[in-house]
Amino acid sequence: MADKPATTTQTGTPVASDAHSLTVGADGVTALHDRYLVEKLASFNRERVPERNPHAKGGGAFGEFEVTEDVSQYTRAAVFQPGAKAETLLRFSSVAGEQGSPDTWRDVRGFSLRFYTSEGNLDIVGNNTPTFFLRDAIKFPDFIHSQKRLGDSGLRNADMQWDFWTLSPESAHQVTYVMGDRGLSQSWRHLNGYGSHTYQWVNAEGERFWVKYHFLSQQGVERMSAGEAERIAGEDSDYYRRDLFDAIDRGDFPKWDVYVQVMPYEEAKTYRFNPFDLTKTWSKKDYPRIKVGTFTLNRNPENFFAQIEQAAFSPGNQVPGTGISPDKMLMARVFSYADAQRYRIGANFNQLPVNQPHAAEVSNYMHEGQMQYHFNGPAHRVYTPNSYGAAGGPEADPARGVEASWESDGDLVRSAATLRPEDDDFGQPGTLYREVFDDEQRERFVQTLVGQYNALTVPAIQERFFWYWGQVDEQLGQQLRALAGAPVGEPEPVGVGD
Ligand code: HDE
Repeated sequence: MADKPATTTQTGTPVASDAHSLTVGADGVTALHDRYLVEKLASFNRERVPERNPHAKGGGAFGEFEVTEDVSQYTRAAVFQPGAKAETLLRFSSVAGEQGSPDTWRDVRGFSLRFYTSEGNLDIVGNNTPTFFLRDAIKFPDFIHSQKRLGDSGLRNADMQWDFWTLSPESAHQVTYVMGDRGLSQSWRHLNGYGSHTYQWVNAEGERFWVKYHFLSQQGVERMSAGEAERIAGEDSDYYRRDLFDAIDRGDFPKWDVYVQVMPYEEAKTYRFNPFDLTKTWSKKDYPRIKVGTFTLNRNPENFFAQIEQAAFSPGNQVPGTGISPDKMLMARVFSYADAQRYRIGANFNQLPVNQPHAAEVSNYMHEGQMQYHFNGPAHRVYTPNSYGAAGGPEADPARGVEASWESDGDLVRSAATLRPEDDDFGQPGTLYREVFDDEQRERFVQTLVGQYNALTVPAIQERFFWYWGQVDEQLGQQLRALAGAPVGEPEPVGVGD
């Protein structure tokens, strides 16, 4: 006992017991002034912060990014200059399941990558797919509701998932990805990440480019079979979280190569697909991947809650030389993520160690609020402009605070984006199914869809399911009709389809 430090209250006073509360005699009532008991129970009641809605279940690790190539002609961002290194944080997640949900339910996987750069934090909050289900943020809450749980029973439900998807044909490309091999990865180490949206880069001369980030796994992209996923979902619901932690623990550090597709600014105006439509990819023939560098995950969190659960990512965290684009989804995400953190963690969430910049200083005139921890020195004015020089506080500098920009004009309207010659909802998913999937992938994909169909109970939704896949590929639609009701090769985990 003597060599252990004394247990204390939250204010440092040694306490007498962690086994016995203060009572009137050994058998009497409990004293309310047992301050330590009250503090301990109150602290316990406040341990949880609201889980992320969506992307609640996840895990992550820290690492290091190193630029191996020269992309300075496209961006002035310090983090992407030749030879630059930066600390990174990567959080993987499932989308629809809650915190305790099995890792191996079929789903898209989140891929939230933070670079702690010398110009502040850069977050690329993407997925393991290059596309998304929607192209307008106003649909997002409805979409997530349809993937989560019914209002009455609190159960997940295939009818509502497919009702939403088939009534939102822009989802077809992403649904094709998630019903294919990407919906069930071997592990988080065996998947690629994508920024998915189009972002902007700005070089030292002020020249602008549109970019898409690709993070390619050096471990390879490996799938898991539906049968294996179902077994593991029952045996070890934390399978992916464990796999990543154990791999890093034994020194088997996973690595990803960072690439960008770069589109010259002007070409976006005439590209055959709307380059700001997140349901589309850019052809790699038109815009090949250009390598930037590599990052390695080499450090597990020391504390899951403080460093992973409270990690607050936002696509709005950009740095000089990087920025967003006129993708309607991305513009809305810039608002939504910081808002989610204020609700989930609190007004000063960015002061937590995991969210602070690690390689840059914070300096501004914002202050106070719940849990204010950092404060400015006494000479620092609480307002700007002021006449106190450097001691009075910082000054905004347009030359350093380079912002992404684009031309914008027109009436305020509620409208779909203007269509380009090859813009439609089903063309790219059809190509993915016919030309990118090989025979075995197509076979597994059809099996998965048959399993999904078998879970549907509402005739109108069943019919629309055939219509939707018939639009992606006519033969696929016919094949599904023929197979409907037939038993599938391998069972799918319960709650599939997010
Ligand atoms: Fe998210 N999303 N999202 N999302 N998302 C959240 O943010 C949201 C979208 C993604 O590891 C939430 O901090 C809106 C696309 C990941 O901590 C929330 C829209 C992509 C994560 C939110 C989208 C993503 C989230 C939940 C439509 C990939 C996990 C709590 C415009 C390109 C982040 C939180 C982490 C998390 C909103 C669409 C990926 C609610 C409104 C597109 C990886 O704010």
